[in-house]
Amino acid sequence: METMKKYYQKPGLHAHLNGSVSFETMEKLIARKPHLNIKHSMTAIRNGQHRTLDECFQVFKVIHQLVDSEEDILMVAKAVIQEFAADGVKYLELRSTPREETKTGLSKRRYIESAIEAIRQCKQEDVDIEVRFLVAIDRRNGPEVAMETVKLAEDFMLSSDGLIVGLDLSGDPTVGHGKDLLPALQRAKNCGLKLALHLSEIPSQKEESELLLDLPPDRIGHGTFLHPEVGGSDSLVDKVCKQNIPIELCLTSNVKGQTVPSYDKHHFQYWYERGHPCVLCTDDKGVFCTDLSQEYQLAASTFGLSQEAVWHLSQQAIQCSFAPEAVKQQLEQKWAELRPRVL
Ligand code: 6MZ
Repeated sequence: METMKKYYQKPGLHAHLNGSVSFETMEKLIARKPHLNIKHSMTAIRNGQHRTLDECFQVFKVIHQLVDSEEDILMVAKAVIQEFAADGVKYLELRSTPREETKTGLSKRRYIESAIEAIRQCKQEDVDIEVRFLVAIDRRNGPEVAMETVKLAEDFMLSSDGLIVGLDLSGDPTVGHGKDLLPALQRAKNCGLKLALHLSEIPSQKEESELLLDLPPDRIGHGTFLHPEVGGSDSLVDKVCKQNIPIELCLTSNVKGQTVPSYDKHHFQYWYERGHPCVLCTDDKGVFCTDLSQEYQLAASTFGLSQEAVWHLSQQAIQCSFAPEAVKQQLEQKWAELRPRVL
């Protein structure tokens, strides 16, 4: 584990802001809002514990009560960025769903501005990590809110000095249908936002995935039930492979959230064996009590990956990122410098 932290630089590409809030930050938030009477056990799924995906979504609702002002967003976003940096993550794409909260006067615009401010402050304070932001659509909120979110993201794309690079589609996969969100997603694509879409996180999303893959997305989140061995189809796999769409894989999240029965049954193996671009990610490092080093460690020990294979896996993620070419080149350089000392 220490080896992974110390020697492996890693890009983190699938990290939900509020799901990434650590135990320590959560303690501060709980202390700030004692009237909410929230206990730590309601905000995280500890090691050895499992929850249904539905229960995981209840956890986010609790966290959202704790993070409901500009000040909170700035604080949690800075802490999350610093924690990823301390874990050896050199490039991070953080995603979050803009919310408005009448109680605190938070607007969706100020929500995004606070997250951007956190990224800027970390840069000024020389935290050793490049960070970009993806604006998230929560599918629960339907097509109109999705379109509003895309318009907001478009505005910010022009005014955020390149910090906003894309759009995420996430939220409870049992709610809503992707076909209703197609116009918003298409608009985002047309205006140059990269698309990272949660696809086939549960088995019943086959038809939706067929539709969304025709956009096509620039990356797939989870893709747990795409392949035929778990009820997906050859047609879905063909679309993913022909378009070479990288898949963001989150081992701990899927096992703790019970969409995958055990680490050795994780679909990482299916895609990795085909040589398909796979990116290890944390998903919600706070909620699932993990970090990116642990995810690499788990993949290495479960699937018998050599040090070289692990290095290649993290290096390959650079090209799957939405970073501009110049940043990708700088990261490639960093990776190349480190390689001879490790192998
Ligand atoms: C789908 C997820 C998710 O946006 O408030 N989110 N969506 N599947 C998952 N797998 C476990 N984990 C997190 O972060 C929390 C939000 O991210 C999405 C959900 O919409 C959740 O409310 P933000 O920063």
